Amino acid sequence: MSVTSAVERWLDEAAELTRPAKVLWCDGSPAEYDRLADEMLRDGTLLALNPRTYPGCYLHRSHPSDVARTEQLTFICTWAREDAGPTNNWMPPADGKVRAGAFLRSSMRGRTMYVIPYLMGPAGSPMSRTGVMVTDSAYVVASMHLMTRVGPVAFRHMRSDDDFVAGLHSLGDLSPERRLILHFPEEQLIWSVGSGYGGNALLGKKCHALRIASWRARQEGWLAEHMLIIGVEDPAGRVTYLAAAMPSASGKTNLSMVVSTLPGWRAWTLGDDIAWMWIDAQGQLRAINPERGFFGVAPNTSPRTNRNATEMVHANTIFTNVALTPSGEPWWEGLTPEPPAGLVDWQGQPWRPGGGPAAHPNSRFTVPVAQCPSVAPNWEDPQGVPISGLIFGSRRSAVIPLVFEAFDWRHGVFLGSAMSTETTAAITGTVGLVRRDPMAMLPFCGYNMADYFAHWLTTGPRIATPPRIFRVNWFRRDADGRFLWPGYGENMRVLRWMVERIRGSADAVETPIGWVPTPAALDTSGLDLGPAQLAAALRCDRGEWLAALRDLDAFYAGFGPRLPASIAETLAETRRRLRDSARR
Ligand code: SAT
Ligand code: MN
Repeated sequence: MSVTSAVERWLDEAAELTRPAKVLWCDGSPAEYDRLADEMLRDGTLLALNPRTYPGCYLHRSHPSDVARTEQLTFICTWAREDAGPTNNWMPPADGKVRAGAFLRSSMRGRTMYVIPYLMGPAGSPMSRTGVMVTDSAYVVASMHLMTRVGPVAFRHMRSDDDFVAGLHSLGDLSPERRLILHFPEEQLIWSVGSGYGGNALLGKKCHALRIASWRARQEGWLAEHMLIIGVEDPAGRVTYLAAAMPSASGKTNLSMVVSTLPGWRAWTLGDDIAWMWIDAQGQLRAINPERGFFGVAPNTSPRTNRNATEMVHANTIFTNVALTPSGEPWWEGLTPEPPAGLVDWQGQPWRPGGGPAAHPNSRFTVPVAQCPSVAPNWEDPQGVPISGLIFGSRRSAVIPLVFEAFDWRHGVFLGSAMSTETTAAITGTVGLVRRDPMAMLPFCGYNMADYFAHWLTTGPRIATPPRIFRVNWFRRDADGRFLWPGYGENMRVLRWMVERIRGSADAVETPIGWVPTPAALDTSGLDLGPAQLAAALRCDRGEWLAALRDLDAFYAGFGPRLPASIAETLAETRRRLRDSARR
């Protein structure tokens, strides 16, 4: 490996602070992965699962207070507070280093510091970026093996001595009181201490590929987004690529590998969480998935909800905080209709029905993308795939119709900026609260979101044919609390409508909020779904919308004069259209 002097300096600094007993370079090889797994089996960090039905699979149980992202302990440490913006926690960089430095000082004493050079993005892609992270957690190293491209390939993508994102991670004492996840975008630097949880500790993922990358993307004119990438193939074999932003634990992984219920239509998986998108020389928007693994939510994953995921996690998978059956197999709520007898819960205790969930609601599987049965043959194409449509989806039991299309790019950016969602177990805190989550990036945007909206607004006009922008909500309910739309494989019907809109062949009606499918344009053949229910799923309720828009004013006001005028204007236009529609 050719290690630059800037990398060496960074490693010296990290070792100086954390004082490890030894330093071990990772090469990303299968032998290294097996060695780490053996060590973790010996010290109890991992349990081997049934080698016959789950070969190469392990169970990891985390500290019970370390099971999700902790947003209140996540900070953007820019020099100027306004550059982090009102939606991020902020700390001056020097303060961050003093506070986290106290937890990191000698935190690796007696432990090994693993050095992980990793690449985000396919080998050979002009978009791929290098990171060098250190950690004292073997579980993090093994997970990085699955989630990123570890090893010498990372150094081959550096364009200069210091062209890498530096990441320092230490488990510390795992106490939330001594936990901090800090981002220094101006220094391309991440410090994370006190957590071994994926979103806090696998620094290539949210910290690098979203928070630091989004900052970089704005400077360089591209987009780093919390989006899955999918190819939708029609009966003639034509594939249309879409990227979709959805909040954590809201069905993104399921949609990325959806099994179609429509004859002749199928979906190809390219990524389930992050998309890096840029405009090529022809003016086409293209996307790569910077990751090489899935870190998916286990509960409710089943042959019915996600057949591909259920199949792909039968080998070479690390499960975290799932339950264990007496035959050494993983189990989680929803995997089978009835829990098997003799379960051990996610904390290793005998489980009794009625005694709370057996698997933690945010329990996860970590598995290579290549194992997905629906993986696209071109998923690692260094040039990415052309994107024709963008989807913003959230979890709302009311207000938001199943699907509608923005009038144009500017309107679509407004719809993304106005998104709100019901919170899930992927973050520490109350589940089910409605909160704003613009573009599903609220927890992941590494800079002021007003500037982020502005960046989106200027990106569209640079694209020769800007992607159509769609808004979806699989989670709308009727008065009795029942879901109006069956979801899962049936979502292909909605994807089909989008593809046909992109091609100019599907019908829609103009409403104050955008283009909504005519009932006949959405293929519902074979579904047990009457016209009244479909109408309810697609309905734009003027009163509900006007009420929902009310609280947007306060949200936008928080950005002050930095909010692009176009966002406020589009909000005003939307109100006007809603009010006018009452008079007609
Ligand atoms: O929890 S993670 O941030 O690792 C994954 C997610 O929430 O999207
Ligand atoms: Mn995510």
